[in-house]
Amino acid sequence: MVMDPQVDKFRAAAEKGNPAAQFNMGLWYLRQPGAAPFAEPAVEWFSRSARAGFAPAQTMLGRKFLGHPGGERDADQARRWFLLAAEQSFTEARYQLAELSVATGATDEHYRDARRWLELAVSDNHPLAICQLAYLLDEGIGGRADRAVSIALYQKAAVAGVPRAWNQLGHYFREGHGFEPDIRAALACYLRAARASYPGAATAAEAIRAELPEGELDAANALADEQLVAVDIVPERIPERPECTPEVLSKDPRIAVLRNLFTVSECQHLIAISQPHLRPSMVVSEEGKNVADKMRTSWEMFFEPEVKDMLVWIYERRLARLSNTRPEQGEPLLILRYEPGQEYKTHVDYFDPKLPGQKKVIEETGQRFLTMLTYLSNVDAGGGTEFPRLNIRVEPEQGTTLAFHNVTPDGLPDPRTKHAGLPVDKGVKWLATRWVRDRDWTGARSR
Ligand code: PD2
Ligand code: ZN
Repeated sequence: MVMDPQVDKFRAAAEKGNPAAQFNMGLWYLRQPGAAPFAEPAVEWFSRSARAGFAPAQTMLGRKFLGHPGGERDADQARRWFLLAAEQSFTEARYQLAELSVATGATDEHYRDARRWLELAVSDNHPLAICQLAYLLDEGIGGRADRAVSIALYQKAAVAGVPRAWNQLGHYFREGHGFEPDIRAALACYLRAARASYPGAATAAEAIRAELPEGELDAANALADEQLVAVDIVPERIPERPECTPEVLSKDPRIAVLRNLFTVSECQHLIAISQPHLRPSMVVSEEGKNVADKMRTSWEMFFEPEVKDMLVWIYERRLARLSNTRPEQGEPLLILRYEPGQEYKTHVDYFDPKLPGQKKVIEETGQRFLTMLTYLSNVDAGGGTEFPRLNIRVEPEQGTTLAFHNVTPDGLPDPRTKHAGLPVDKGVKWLATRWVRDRDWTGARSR
């Protein structure tokens, strides 16, 4: 057995049945180098502690059932454990119940439930719960919108140290959204978000700094957290969200762009939560297998359910609603990152029934009949999406979705939809791809 003074202290108490010590034993196993997120001995200790009624262990066990590697996804079991912990007013369990509610369904009831759990977690100052509730209130999800209270919550989350909240306040001060425009305050907020490497914050700060008169920088640096979050909210200054206007680029095949479908903050949030999970991109081979290929040199990640937060579910449902499809038809959102020189060479998104491997994919999991690409960033140069046969090129624009049908109305592959992600020349391109199947997608992933 490994000798470790820290663990020896807990082991004896744990074996005698002390639930807190049992929980600490579980944590110790999780922290061992190379341990899986839910390594067996850790789960064993968490289970003992949870059965003895220890709320942190119950919450940990609930999380195991969210589908992390080492744990099967079982939402009912997860909810059961979270509820036990929530009965003891354990804040993290309340937050997890809110997330789970949105993950398991898209009815008003699910969203109201989420809002209720978030409100409870917010009363305990749970930083992420504050941010999620701010978002739901801004969007009017799960109840009526209250955009002034939403801003106040971002102020509260910023004080609690959430980089996303500082970034949001940066946007608000810059745009005069809910406040008088104040670029000094905007800079100070962006710098706080940038310190935590929040996506886009350093660039936003740099842009302001470049325009700021001499001496103003010192004034911005001198602003304290308390000053930045104590600014009165002016409800009359809260602008309407810009209209999302579909623009048809081609009727046959059907191709359209939807501008402003996502806000800058929504795009940044997707980048923030996907970034730690990126790996080299793959393509589907003629045999129907996922393989690395020089056709596609970007970085990517799929949103597995355990990585999604409620915002990702909401974004996916927005894309489904706009395309008149069921959310279940979509493959999980795929995030792509292209650096200079990286590209996705000309290809088609449909599976070709003439290729036996791909025919099997169609039979088993359905055809990719629709593609929805959302640009999560602007790109300094290059990185457009091109349909060479149709002479159409769309330049990346943050928050814009490009949607196109890959098959004809009677379901046959349409080779005119050949398209390419052109090489990025300067800057970085971030994209969210949603491939939509002609039937519910069952979880067998094909790229
Ligand atoms: O990055 C793009 O612009 C792009 C172009 C074509 C992405 C895809 N296809 C895709 O992900 O299918
Ligand atoms: Zn494509």
